[in-house]
Amino acid sequence: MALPSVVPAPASIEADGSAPFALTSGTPIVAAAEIADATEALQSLIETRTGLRLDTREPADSAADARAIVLEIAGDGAAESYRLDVTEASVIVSGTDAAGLFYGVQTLGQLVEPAPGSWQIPAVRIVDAPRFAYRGVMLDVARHFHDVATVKAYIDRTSALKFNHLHLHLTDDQGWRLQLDSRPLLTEKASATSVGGDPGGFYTQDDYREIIDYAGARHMTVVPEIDLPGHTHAVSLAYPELSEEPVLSDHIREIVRDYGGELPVNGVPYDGMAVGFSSLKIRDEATYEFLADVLGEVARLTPGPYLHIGGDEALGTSAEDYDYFIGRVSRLAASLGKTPVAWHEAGTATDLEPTTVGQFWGYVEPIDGMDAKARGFTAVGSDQGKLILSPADAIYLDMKFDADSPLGLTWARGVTTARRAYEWDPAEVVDGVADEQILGVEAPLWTETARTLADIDALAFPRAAAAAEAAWSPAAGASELRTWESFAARVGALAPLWTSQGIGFTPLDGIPWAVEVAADADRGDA
Ligand code: TNX
Repeated sequence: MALPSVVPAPASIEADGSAPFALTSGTPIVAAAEIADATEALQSLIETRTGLRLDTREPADSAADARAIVLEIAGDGAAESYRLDVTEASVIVSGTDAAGLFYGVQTLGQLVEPAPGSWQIPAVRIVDAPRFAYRGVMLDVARHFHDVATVKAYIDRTSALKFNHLHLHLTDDQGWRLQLDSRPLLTEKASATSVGGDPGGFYTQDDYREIIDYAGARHMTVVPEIDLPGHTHAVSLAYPELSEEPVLSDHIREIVRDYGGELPVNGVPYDGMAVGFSSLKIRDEATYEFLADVLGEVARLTPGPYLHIGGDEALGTSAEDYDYFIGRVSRLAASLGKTPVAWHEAGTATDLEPTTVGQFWGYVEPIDGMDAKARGFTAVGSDQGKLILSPADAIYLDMKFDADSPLGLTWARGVTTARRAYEWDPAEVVDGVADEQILGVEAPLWTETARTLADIDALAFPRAAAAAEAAWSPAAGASELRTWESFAARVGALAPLWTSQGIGFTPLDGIPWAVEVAADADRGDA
C-alpha cells in the first residue's frame, strides 16, 4: 500500500489503510489561545488548498474534541519535532515546541486530498524530527533586487518545506540593499541598479525588520550577508577611497565577451555578471572603521545569532592580504556577539576566529582542494557544528534545470536535474568531517538571471524540495523513502497544493506531477 506523500520525508511514517478523516466545513480546529499562530497557519493552509474556512475553539473535554483537528505543544522530544496521528475519528498534531507544531501543520497541509464531493486526510501516524539543525535557503537580493513581498513569498514557500534559516545576500558588486544609518551613502548612491540595467532597490530598516518578523513567525532565522572583501564594487560608488581599482583578469574579460555589459569602473554602477574583480583596501585602517560601522549596525538590527561575512571569490586579493582580512573581520563579527559565517575559501585563513561556520559551495565530489579549505573550519576546534553544505552542482537553485530555458547558469557542471539535486548526502561530501561537525544544508539562489518571483519559483521548485530532504530527512539508507523514485512520487503529489498556493514550479521531466480532476473540485464554498 502506498504511503501518503510527505516532503521532506519524515523520520517515520506508518499507514494501515484504515478509513480516512473526513474534512468538511464543519471540522473544528481545537487549540489553546497561546498557539494561535499555529492555528492561523493551519486555517490559511486549508483554506488555500480547499476553500474551507475552519472554525477554531479552545480545548474542552476529549469527547467534544472528536471529529476535530487538535493542535498542541506537548512532550519533551527533540527540538522542532512533532507527531501527527490521523484516524477516522480525529487528527492530532503534537509539537515538542512551537517550531515542531508549525512543521506538523505543514505536513498535515500536504496530506489533504480530494474525496468525492469533499476532502479527506488519510489515516497515518508520523513521528518526525530533523536530521540537521540548520536548514537554509539563500536569496541573492543584490544581483536583482527582490522586494519585501517577494521575500515574504519565498519565506512562505520554503518554511513549508521545513527550512529554518533565510540567508539574505544583501550586498554585491551590483548593489547595496540595506539602508544603514551609520553609512547612508551606501543605499543613496549604490542601490539604484541590478544586473542587465534592471531597476534596483533597497530595504529600509523597517523593511528589514518586517522581513525578520515575518520569517520569525514561520520559524525562520534571518542570516544577513555583507560579502567581503571582494564583491564590493557597489561600495566604490559611495566610498571610492575604500576601494581598490577593479582587477581586470582574463576571466573578467571572458565574461564580458560572453554575456555582454561593460568592464567595471570604480565609482560607476556595474550591471554585468563578472565576479572577483573588486576589493576593499585591505591595508587601510579606514576600511576597518567602515566595517565596524557596517557590521556593528547589521549585528544590532539582526536578532539571529549569525553574521555572514562572505569571503568568496576574492580573486584580486593576494593570499596574504586575504588571510589578514578574514582573520580580522571574523574576529570583528564575533566581537559584535555573532557567530561569523563565511564561504569555504575563508577556511584557509590562519587567524580565523575559531567559532566561524564555513559554507561549502564546491562540488559533491570536490575538486581543486575545495574540501581542504572546508576542513579549515572543522580543524580550528570545538565539537560544535561548523559546516554548512551548499554543493553547487546539486543545490545551487540558480543552475539551469533545462538547457533551453533562459533562466539559470551552467558553470556548476551544466544543467542540474531534479535527480542530481536529490542524489547526494551531506555527510559524504567533505571527507574527514564528522557528522556532528555538520551544522546543516543550505540551498542558495543567485539571481543574475532571476528578476521576478515567477523566475524564482521556476528555478527553485521542485529542486528546493530536494535540498529540504537533504537537510531534514534521514540519510539515504536509513529510510526506505530516501530514493529518487520515492521522492519523485512524493514531490509530484504536491503539484495541486503548490498550484493552489500560486507556486510557479517547473514540471520537470521524470516526476509524475499529480493532476486533480475538476469534477472533484466543487467543494470549497459548500
Ligand atoms: C558563485 S557561490 C558565486 C556568486 C555567483 C554564483 C552564481 C559563491 C560563493 N559565489 O557570486 O552569483 O556563483 O551561480
